[in-house]
Amino acid sequence: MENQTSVTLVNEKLSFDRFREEVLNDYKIACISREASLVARKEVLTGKAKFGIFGDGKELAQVAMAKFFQTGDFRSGYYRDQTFMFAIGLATVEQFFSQLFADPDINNDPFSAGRQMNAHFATPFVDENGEWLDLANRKNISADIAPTAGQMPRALGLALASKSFRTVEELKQFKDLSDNGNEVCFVTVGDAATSEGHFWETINAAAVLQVPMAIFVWDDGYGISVPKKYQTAKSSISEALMGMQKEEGTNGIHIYAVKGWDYAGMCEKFEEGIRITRETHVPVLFHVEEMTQPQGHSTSGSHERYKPSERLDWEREWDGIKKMREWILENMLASDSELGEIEQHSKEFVRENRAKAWEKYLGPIRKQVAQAVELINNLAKSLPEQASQLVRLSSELVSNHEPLRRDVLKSLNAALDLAGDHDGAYWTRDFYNDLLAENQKLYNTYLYNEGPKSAMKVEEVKPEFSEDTPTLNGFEILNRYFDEAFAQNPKLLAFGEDVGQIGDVNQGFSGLQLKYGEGRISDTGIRELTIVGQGIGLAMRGLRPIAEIQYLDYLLYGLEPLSDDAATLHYRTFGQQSCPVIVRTRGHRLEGIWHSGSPMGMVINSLRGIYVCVPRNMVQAIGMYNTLLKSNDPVIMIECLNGYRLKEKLPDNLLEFTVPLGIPEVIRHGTDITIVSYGATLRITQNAAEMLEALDISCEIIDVQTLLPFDVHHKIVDSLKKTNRIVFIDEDVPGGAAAFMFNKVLEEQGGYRYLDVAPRTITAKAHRPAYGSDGDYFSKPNAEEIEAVIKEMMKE
Ligand SMILES: Cc1ncc(C[n+]2csc(CCOP(=O)(O)OP(=O)(O)O)c2C)c(N)n1
Ligand SMILES: [Mg+2]
Repeated sequence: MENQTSVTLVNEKLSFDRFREEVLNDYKIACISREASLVARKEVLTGKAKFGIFGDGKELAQVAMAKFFQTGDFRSGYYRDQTFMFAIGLATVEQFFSQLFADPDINNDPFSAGRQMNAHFATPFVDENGEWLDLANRKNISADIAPTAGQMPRALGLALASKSFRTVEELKQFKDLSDNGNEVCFVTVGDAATSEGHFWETINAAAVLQVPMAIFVWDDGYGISVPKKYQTAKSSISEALMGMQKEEGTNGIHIYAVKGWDYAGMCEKFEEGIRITRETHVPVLFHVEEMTQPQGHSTSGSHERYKPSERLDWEREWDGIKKMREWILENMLASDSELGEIEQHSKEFVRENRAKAWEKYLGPIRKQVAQAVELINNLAKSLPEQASQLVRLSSELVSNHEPLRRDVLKSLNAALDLAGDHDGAYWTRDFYNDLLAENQKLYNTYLYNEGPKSAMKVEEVKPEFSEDTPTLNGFEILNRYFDEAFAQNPKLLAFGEDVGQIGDVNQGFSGLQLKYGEGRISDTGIRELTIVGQGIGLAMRGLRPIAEIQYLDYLLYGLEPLSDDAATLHYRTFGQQSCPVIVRTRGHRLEGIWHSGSPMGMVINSLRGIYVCVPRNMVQAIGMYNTLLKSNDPVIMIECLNGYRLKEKLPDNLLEFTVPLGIPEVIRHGTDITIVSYGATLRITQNAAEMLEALDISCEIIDVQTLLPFDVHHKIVDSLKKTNRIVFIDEDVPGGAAAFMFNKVLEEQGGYRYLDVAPRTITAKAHRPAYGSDGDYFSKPNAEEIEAVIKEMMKE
């Protein structure tokens, strides 16, 4: 009996010691993080970094949140989360400063290799061959982006993946990607960013879908200078969301309101809420109120300009770290001097790590400077007439205390200009070119996958047709293809408006939900933005989503996450994250202001980093799907709306044949003029070519097939060499994708050298197409107009 009591006492003492240790460790991380914010701001003000945005005032909530972030979990957050990153051990203070200095060495800034502003974190999801890592055994940070609430749509997909892994039988085998769907997606968002439609659409979709998402609203009362009363109904996001509160027998979300200075209270509520969402997949939202911004929003301004003095006083009084200190003393967890030691140590620790990061950043540049100076000085010896100017260049470079890579190149370039063709400049030129190549690698790589998972490396396999190959409607061919593809690849998921029960508005998925289940082929609400986000998040977790946008016109609603998130993901993580989402949509050539769009200029200009496929028929589309499913890059596939009922032959090797990207196809051979087009317009162009044939004008028609990438082997210019005349036709607005093709062929491919007459574009009118057949005829390019333009060109 006595023994037992003493064992219990020892255990209690141990657990108290452990508790105390944990609290003091959290206090230490909070102090270090605060110090990092203070020092980093000074770095910007003294010019060592360009811009800074920090997590001061948000420390306590983040050390609390970090306690419940388990291996396998995901975070989709924003720029205030440095403390969380320090607390879970995925960022060091040194790395934080390396990113602040824009250090392009991935070993120093492991999140973005200097490509992102500070506090934009990420962890690797794929290896250098593009294979998915064992995310179930890692803590995962999806790469941050700066657009407010831009992290929300993607979070839906990251969370939904857990549900898919838990409920879809075929997915249970992927143990490296999920532990039975136990992973929670932690989402952080600012109070003002909850004003964005992104926030509301995501919360609603999460509440409907019931996915494990824990949303933390960091409420510091302001979005830069604009206070809550102008942002949020009732000035409280938790109040405003009350109708979404989950009740017995309903879907919905759990809502908690906590105070950002109340360390113990937050630990308790976070523990409960996260356990519930992990177990039940009911989303949870923590409204963390009464947070502060001790240094204001960012380095770009001062909050004294817009916060009333009472607010500033209140922020000082209710500073989280100050409150945690008081709480530790009240509960006798540490003495004043122990805390003083922690605070002092934090200051030194941050100072040391800042210095290390700066040295690592500057070291390689100093080496370049030294080498450049030596080369320029040597050049001066062999060029006596330019010697004084050259020596001045090198001494200017030496005296630059914070040189940039570009300063070295500028000096070398000026030296080379002075040297002209002189042989003595050989090594200087050589060094200059080496540096250009090195910087190109640092700054201009990884827009797309470049390794084995590049779509550009997929070999062409031709479709095969046998004697008894049936001829079917385009939509029927697609339907057979999706059926076979879903049977073969368990990671394939498809969703969108009307995709589930009726199998999409053109029946590509007809009957397939019944066969493969709602977990794989599903209807969504009308919410293009989060359909795209759902696709991005699922793809990042190693699945192969086909996210359907019902009509190309409505892509505008989903364009932001495609442009800001999907298109930049591979680039902004230096190739460490990929999202092979397939956005499937249909467009061109119908009649009326809506459902008829072909805004391809908008698409290609906003989506560099995504491939853009414009197949002329469904067999070509399938070949492209096959290519894409072997690779890791995101894509938008624009099927021809008026192609679903056109007859095509069904290939025998439906799952095997591939259409390589960036390879145009000559679909009509001719000798007088090259016509370049794509998609639905090709059929109009063919009609025109037949009319012209009767007039003895021979047209060569080229289908570019993909706009991004565009004619990688310069096939079009080969045609132009033969015909010496070229016209680019599409149904975009003037100056849209036709102008892009014009630029590619004439400038990049050097096509201007082979022209006998002025090159032309034929496009739709600048206004939206009017309704009805006549509306279409007079708004979009028609065969007679094409005939007239080409006749004119032949006369020139
Ligand atoms: C879409 C978009 N609009 C505007 C901005 C500029 N901006 C950056 S942060 C910010 C305020 C965000 O406030 P809040 O969401 O409360 O987060 P906090 O910075 O206060 O933590 C604004 C307007 C942006 N980054 N993205
Ligand atoms: Mg705010």
